[in-house]
Amino acid sequence: MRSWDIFCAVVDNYGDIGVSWRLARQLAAERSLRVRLWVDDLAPLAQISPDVDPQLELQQAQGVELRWWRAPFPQVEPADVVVEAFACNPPASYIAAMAARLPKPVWINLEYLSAESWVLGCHGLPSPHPSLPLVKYFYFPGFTAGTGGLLAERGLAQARARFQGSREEQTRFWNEIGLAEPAAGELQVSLFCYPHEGIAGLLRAWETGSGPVRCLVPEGTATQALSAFFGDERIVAGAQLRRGKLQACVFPFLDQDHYDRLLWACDLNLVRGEDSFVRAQWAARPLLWQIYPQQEGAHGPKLQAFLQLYCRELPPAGAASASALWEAWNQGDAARVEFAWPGWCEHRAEFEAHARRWAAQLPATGDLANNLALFCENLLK
Ligand code: TRH
Repeated sequence: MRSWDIFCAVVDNYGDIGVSWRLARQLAAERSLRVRLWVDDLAPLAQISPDVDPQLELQQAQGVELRWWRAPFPQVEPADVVVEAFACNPPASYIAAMAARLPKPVWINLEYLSAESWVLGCHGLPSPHPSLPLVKYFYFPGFTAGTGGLLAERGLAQARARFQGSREEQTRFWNEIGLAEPAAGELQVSLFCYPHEGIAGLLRAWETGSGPVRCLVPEGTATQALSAFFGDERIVAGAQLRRGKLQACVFPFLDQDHYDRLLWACDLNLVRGEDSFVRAQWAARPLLWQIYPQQEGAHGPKLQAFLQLYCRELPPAGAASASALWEAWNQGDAARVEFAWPGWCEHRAEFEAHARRWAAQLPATGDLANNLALFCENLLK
């Protein structure tokens, strides 16, 4: 049985570990691999996967051997495949053991997701280690052929379609997260974003808009903006706040599987970063993405590259409306967000049909875990 070591350093937020954990679970479940996941901070993982104990050095969870990566790093035999998530630099002692191992492990640097065209020229390229007899391969997730594809476990599309077609499964979900089922004609919007000024613009647009909106907020998201808008300090799980046509419901942070169901149950999903962004695309519902902000606006070209790819099949007016809202949202411009919102409503049906088409074509690239496993198997031969 092939062995894999995945290293993940939690930069901030949940995405690095969200992606690494999803990858590790899928490799163990679908490729019958012995997967060890080394994480330097288990607390965020325990939040998105409550079966994980954040205090343990070593534990088994969902088929994965989970190790707390901290100094001094133990003397272990490197795996057949080593995945370094997001250039997190595995321990020097481990890399030295890799160099001494025969046969040499396959060493993968799993990169961040981007729709930018330069990715196609870099995906799968080898990079010799400057001083050790090792080669690192750069592996890029992506939306099109010529990339590693997107994370998606077997049966995801079927589970989503079954849920979206089953009133019973949806009723069970709302009960499980302690919320009433949606009222007739009420737009369900999930909100997961970084703190920014644009949130107030959407809240105002929803308050005074043409129809009722229920905004579903995982605890800890947009707390300051919600508190300022509703004039209420208690923006905690269980809070239900109303103003005009808007109701905001705050609930505990969900595990990844329940968060998927929230995305499947909503009419519009506001997502951020990388993993929720990908999961919202698999949900086959309209989305509004807030990209992870980077220094000197380096995230700008990434946002534009995805917008161009995503809006390519939309009619011009719909594409313009989506771009206006996405750009205002990512600039945190409350007035422009408020002004752009009616355009979303006007093109809602188009966006819903487009989200279904987009989700249906994603599997054409294959899924990241299996594409990566095949890439490594070929190198191990
Ligand atoms: O938390 P993020 O902002 O993580 C970010 C991004 O990954 C970014 O690319 C990276 O550079 C930065 O971290 C360091 O957003 P993301 O990627 O969506 O990860 C959130 C994870 O949390 C995702 O796996 C979904 C999960 N989640 C839950 O499990 N339950 C919840 O209630 C919510 C809101 C999210």
